[in-house]
Amino acid sequence: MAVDLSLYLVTDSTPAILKGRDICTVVEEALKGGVTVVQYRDKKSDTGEQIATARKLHQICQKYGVPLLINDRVDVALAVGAEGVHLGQDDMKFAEAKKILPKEAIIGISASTLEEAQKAIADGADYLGIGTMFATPTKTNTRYVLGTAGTQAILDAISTTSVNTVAIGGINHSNVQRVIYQSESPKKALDGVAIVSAIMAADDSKAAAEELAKLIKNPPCIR
Ligand code: TZP
Ligand code: MG
Repeated sequence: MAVDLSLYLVTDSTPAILKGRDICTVVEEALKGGVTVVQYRDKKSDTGEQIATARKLHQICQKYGVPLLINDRVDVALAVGAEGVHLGQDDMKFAEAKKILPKEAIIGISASTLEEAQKAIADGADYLGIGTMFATPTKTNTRYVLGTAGTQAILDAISTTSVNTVAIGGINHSNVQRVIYQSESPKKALDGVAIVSAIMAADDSKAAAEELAKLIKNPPCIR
């Protein structure tokens, strides 16, 4: 999978995050700021609305050469020709999604435990979304809050595999370097961070993404 996961934007359509702004405008600002992959995650809209929004987002992402992944909904990904899907533990099983998506489609899987990570790797997932890293108001029904130590323990245990990984949950400007550079010589490092509110809810999503991209590229002076 040749996708840059370093600054992975996950969208949210709730009023608290969008604050009356159009999702497409916010996502385009984030793309201008340097997000490298976009996941359309929408727990509220009906299927028709999701397809309409995903189609618009796909056009915008294509302008920036950035892949669009669809959360939960393999049918929506197929309808709009998105580059892939992100599936949780309660969504369509990896094998079913693999059967019906184009063979080059990206399939990411959420993992909160080592067992879930190992199962997703055995299935052939392109990347793992590991979390929840830190407790976050954006998703309150999280099963485990792993912290940096819990996340690193999972990464170390899967260090013999080449699977790509991002961490998700409560990641923002003040902790992103700690998340990415948590260990000086990790057995396996994260490939990126997945972020909702620190970009989507920012007054200036372009500036927020730019600043995060800089922090991700540069190791902190002091760990
Ligand atoms: N899965 C685990 S935490 C989370 C998801 C979708 C939400 C992350 O949102 P934020 O605003 O980046 O903490
Ligand atoms: Mg899901």
